[in-house]
Amino acid sequence: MAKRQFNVDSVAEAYLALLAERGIEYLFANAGTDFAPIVEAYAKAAHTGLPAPKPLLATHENLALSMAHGYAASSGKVPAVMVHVSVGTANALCGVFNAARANVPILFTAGRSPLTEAGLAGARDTYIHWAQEMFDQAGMLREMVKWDYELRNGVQLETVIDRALSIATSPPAGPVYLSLPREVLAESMPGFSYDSPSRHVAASPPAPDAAAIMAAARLLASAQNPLIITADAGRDRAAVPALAQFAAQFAIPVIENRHRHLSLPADHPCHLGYNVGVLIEEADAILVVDCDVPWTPSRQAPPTDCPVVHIGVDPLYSRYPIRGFAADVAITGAARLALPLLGAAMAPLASPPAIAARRQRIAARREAMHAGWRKLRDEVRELRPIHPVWVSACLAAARDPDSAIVNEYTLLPEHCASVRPGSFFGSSPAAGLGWGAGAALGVKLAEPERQVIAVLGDGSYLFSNPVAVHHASSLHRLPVLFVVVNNSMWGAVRRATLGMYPQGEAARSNRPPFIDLDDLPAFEQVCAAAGGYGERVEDPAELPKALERALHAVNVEKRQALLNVICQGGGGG
Ligand SMILES: Cc1ncc(C[n+]2csc(CCOP(=O)(O)OP(=O)(O)O)c2C)c(N)n1
Repeated sequence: MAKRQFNVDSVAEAYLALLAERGIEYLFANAGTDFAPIVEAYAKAAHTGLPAPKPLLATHENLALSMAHGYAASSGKVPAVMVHVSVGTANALCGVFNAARANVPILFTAGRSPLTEAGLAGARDTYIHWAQEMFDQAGMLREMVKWDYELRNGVQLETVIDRALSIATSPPAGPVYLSLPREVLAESMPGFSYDSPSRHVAASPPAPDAAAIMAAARLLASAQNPLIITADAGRDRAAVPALAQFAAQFAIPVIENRHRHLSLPADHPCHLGYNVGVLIEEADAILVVDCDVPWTPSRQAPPTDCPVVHIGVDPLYSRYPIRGFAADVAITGAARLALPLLGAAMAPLASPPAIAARRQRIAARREAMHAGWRKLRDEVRELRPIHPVWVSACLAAARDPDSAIVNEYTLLPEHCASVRPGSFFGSSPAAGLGWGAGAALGVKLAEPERQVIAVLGDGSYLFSNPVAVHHASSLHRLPVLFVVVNNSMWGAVRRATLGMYPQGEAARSNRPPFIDLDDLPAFEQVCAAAGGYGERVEDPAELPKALERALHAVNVEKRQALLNVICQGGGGG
């Protein structure tokens, strides 16, 4: 167990050096007066060569969080984020909640108003240091983070950082919060010695209980029409081949429901799309793998006697206040560990003729499903305003098959299939809008050689702080293609209203409030104002060529591009 030493003068310098030593590549930040010791430490490190995470400016906190989210989801590494005291934390909350519900580990930090009114280095020296202080700054996000703490002195630095990182990365992963008072950062620290490597690793994922595996195996093996529903298994990329193997071995159809990660390649023979549809009504056993909401009970449900098995690191989603899906067996375990064990337990129990018959049924369903999708694409290709299905279909043809797609709402995965694990990132189940554009920048940061495409609604795009996003793209040289599926409305609000009041006044009214987004600005010009390529597309026949031009800007000219695709309402989520 080796001890190493950094030659530093302040806690801020030791803090940055330790983050870098622990593998944190980037500090996404939106600064304030609390940053003075951090800014000073970076400036000094630039000529002393002290290691530090690369500083990445984001001019809005939600952007900083969203970029960090995309970076973490794509790279599997932990980013650090720092914002300005109470007010910066408040601005970041939506991004923190997204990360929390998506189980993305982030070391989220904020300065703290100086505690002292005079006397110490870093003490209050401007009027805001009084009003910005809160009794419990962390209180506003305590429900969203796995752990929070305040750094109180330099002596505790290593323990605090290592504890923060090991808790953030232990499954189920999630953000942690650390506040950093200015006086503490400014404290002098003549040298800093620490363990290298760290003596505080992440805890291992839970290994499934053998009795629970056996109980699940019996239920699933005796079913004629078992069904697998997942949203997130592919967050752990090692779970993708495990699911592929399990589904193939027993010929069990898989639905990716409201998926956030690619859990099963779209060309897998058991992939039956993205909608539980009628399959759930026919199921006589359901295996829910890493899926918080496997179906919507007020719309559809499995037969009442259909047994349901859940697999997940926290299969009951204990942080959700209410979640009432039946769980006849709930297996606490990482899918990549649980599925092979379940497969081994099922193999002697399953009936080969039943599996063979099911394999044929699934193949026929897949064929019919794809034929239906093809027919729909043919029907909409010339519609004007452009149909969202046509946007997804054109994107499927134009994208590099190896590209990564970040979807905030409006991509229809059945028309733009992905097959590579790590090639699809969907909104957090918390669905705090304004995530997708920043997340795409984060994915590009993690994988600079990969083509990255963000597909956004006009509403989602506006929530993302577009000027800050395009600035970050050009500043940090992160050329991403933004495709805005622009239906000039908050379609989700319209669907919700018509769903609740199908015969109501709003349905009869031409223009009920809070749905239409009139007089939208020319989004393409916002991107162009930051040096990107921007184009408005209204003609469906022009869309493939517009995508070609935009991707040329991204791939060859290495600059961002935005297509403002004028669409009809009703698409998206
Ligand atoms: C931060 C936040 N505010 C509000 C909402 C509520 N909301 C959900 S979807 C939606 C509209 C999104 O519009 P757009 O991206 O254009 O997609 P569309 O619904 O038109 O398909 C709104 C406002 C939300 N999810 N998150």
